Amino acid sequence: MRIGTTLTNYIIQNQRHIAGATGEFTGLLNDLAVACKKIADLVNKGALVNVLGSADSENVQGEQQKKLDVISNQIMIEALRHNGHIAALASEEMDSVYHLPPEAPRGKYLLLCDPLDGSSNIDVNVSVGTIFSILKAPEDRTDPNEADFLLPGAEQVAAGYCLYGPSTMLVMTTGNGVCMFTLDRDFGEFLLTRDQVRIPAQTGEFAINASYRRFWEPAVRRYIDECMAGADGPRGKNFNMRWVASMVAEVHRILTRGGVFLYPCDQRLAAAGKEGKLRLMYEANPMAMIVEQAGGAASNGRQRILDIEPREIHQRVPVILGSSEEVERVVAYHTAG
Ligand code: AHM
Ligand code: MG
Repeated sequence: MRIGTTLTNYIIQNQRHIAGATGEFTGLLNDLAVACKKIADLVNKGALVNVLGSADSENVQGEQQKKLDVISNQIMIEALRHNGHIAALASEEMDSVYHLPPEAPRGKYLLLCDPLDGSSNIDVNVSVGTIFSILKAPEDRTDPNEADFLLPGAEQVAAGYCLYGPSTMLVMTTGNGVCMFTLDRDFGEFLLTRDQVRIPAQTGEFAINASYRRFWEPAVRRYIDECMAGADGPRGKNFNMRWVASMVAEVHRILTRGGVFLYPCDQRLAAAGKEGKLRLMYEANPMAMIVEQAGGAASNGRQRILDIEPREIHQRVPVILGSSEEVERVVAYHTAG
């Protein structure tokens, strides 16, 4: 589609090719775009509007919430609950599924989101983002429950993120490639700036929090040690390393110039009874769909992320995603031993 097309026009024009489309999906994406613009505005104003710092509360996962975590979650709810485009919403920041008010019309989609991912970066003015995943709601229930959300990522209708960086960018897929929109603040619209994004199969760049090296499993240690050995090691080439600690920024870099991202399980997490740090439903699944749609791969080391059958809504998983040849190599190291 033509570069410069507005997000709304892009969605409407794509919707024409979907049999039975009623405009509800277009409405839902518009709701999400509005929420992202509001969050972008607050992230941008920061200390000027007193939104930095801690909220003095914890989420269900025992993590300290930032003020902007709480506010962003509220913005998502407000943008969606009365418009009739969703049947229920689940968020990383809420203990259980959010049910719509009784008087609100019900839509045919379920929304999952991480309202502000990478929020440890807010106070230091580094990129953060909103991640979303859209599933079909069951048709026979007014108020879907948690079990209705527990679908494998392969069932996602759409997935996307909004990156609050030097530019605000909305990146999404509806299962037909990945497109990128940039927010033009002068007239408040997301405009198409890249269509059919492709991740190169090969890369010389990896992203991992290397401070946890002593806790890694042998497969991860082997892979990273080989990258670190550079041209003198078994890979015979030098690698570059990045770690923003904002998954949205990390995935965006990989979509832009390739790379591999790893947040594996490790002894530290396992000792705390966790299978990983990142959440399957709010982070791993939507990012895996985007990465696969751009020609990359996403695995937990042993299984394709999108094939995982979720057991619970806040489930955590190891995540390895990005350039397909590197992800395949990491998976091979896991299955070899
Ligand atoms: P959050 O949802 O609480 O912000 O946590 C997710 C973030 C990811 O964006 C990032 O990849 C990771 O946590 C960084 O973790 P660490 O601080 O362990 O490096
Ligand atoms: Mg997160």
